[in-house]
Amino acid sequence: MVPPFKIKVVEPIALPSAAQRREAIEQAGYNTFLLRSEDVFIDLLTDSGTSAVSQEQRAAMELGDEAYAGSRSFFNLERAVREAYGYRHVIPAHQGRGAEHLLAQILVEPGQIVPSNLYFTTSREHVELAGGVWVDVSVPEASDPVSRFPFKGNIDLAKLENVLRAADDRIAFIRHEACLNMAGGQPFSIANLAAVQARARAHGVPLILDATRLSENALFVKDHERGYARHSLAELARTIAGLSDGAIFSSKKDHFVPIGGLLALNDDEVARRARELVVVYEGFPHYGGLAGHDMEALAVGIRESLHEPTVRHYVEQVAYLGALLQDAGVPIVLPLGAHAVFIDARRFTPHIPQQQFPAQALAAAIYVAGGVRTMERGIVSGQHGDEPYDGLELVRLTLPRRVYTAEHLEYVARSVAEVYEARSEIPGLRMTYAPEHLRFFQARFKPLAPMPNLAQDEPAKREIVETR
Ligand code: P61
Repeated sequence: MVPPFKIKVVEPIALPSAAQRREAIEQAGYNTFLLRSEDVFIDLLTDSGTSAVSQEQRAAMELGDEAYAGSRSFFNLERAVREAYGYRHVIPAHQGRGAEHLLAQILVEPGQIVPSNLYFTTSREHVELAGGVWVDVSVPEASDPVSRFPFKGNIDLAKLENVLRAADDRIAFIRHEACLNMAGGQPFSIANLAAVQARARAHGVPLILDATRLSENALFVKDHERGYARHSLAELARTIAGLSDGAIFSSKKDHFVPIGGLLALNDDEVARRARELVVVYEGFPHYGGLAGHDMEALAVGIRESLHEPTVRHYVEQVAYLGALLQDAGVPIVLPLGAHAVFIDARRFTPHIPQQQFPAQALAAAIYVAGGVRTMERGIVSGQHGDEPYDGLELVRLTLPRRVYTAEHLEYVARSVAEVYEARSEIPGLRMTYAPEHLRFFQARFKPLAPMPNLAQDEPAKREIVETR
């Protein structure tokens, strides 16, 4: 699909030399989070805060009302959230985890359970810091990188029912994440959400969405769930949000802002407690850690996030990169999801045992080869304390929204294809430093054998796509 926008402001990028890249990854302890962005050519670390803002967002930022309390920009934001999703109460936060923190502090008592589809790192961390217990109730397909099931974001209703029955009054809330990040950006169906809502109601438990990637979930519903083909994304977003009692959003993704998050709620009493706590951790309830101009950009971004051509173009970019990698034989998670292509490191580097961090090693090798920054989503991110981990072992190639062109994606695919040809030479890693919380962000590693000489000094010349 031709992008439904054109480029007005550009940021130069350049490929550092092969020697610089080898030096940079060594300095970064083989952790792509610890690279300097100037050492990166194409940055596919995350879609978080990395989107291009629109001219309308920039124009709105000029109108930011920086009043500490009663800011006009807050009321604009509140109106945008209510129109888009229908929630009654809107509490801004500096980003998604700020909202998750408030939610966990309010809803989770020590020993209480949060059933969820898989997990997200920060979401689980905040529940556990509040003394809660995270229980995975995802469908089995979520953890199967070769299953083509279109709704891998669904909750397994039998598993959920078992947890609800056994725990009864010890459930803090049910969490349902749109375009389930850790499974590969995989959507839930509205039918599944409605069934989860029915069970939540029956047991008197709140149902809270992680609505960070709601727009793409709405598009997948439109395209793949029977009965929704004629619905607009705006209608679908209202329908999805309307099945829940509240939501957290990291607005750094779908809402096209570099910073911002939201806690949106229907219950007056929960919202009152959130407003009590927001002043402790984030700021006055009329800004929650954001500047007035941030809230203006966010209000516009919320409306843009339901513009179907924009969302469709994004999802098709992911599909395009996925198709290029598949053509090169690279094993990826299918079906392709919302925001990223996920390489299956278990099949890419089968010679590296999971205890030697195959996805971490592969992410480092991909950087060395072509200056492309990706993210580990395997045992480093997913292992919990000393518990055994045998979950997915993925490298995420995440697309910022409205940022890269098809040529960038073709370069990425050529670069990864070259790593695939040399895959048997990629060494495993040993962890030399692990922080106590969310270790993947700042952990350090050393290779168990020298990294092969994958590095190209020039962007690879071989064309994968001959004609377009
Ligand atoms: C990402 F490596 N995601 O995907 P905040 N819920 C969901 C998210 O995807 C999410 C947050 C809540 C990021 C950034 C990031 O382990 C990591 O605005 C579904 O980032 O606080 C964030 O929202 C939290 C990367 C976060 C990570 C945690 O790249």
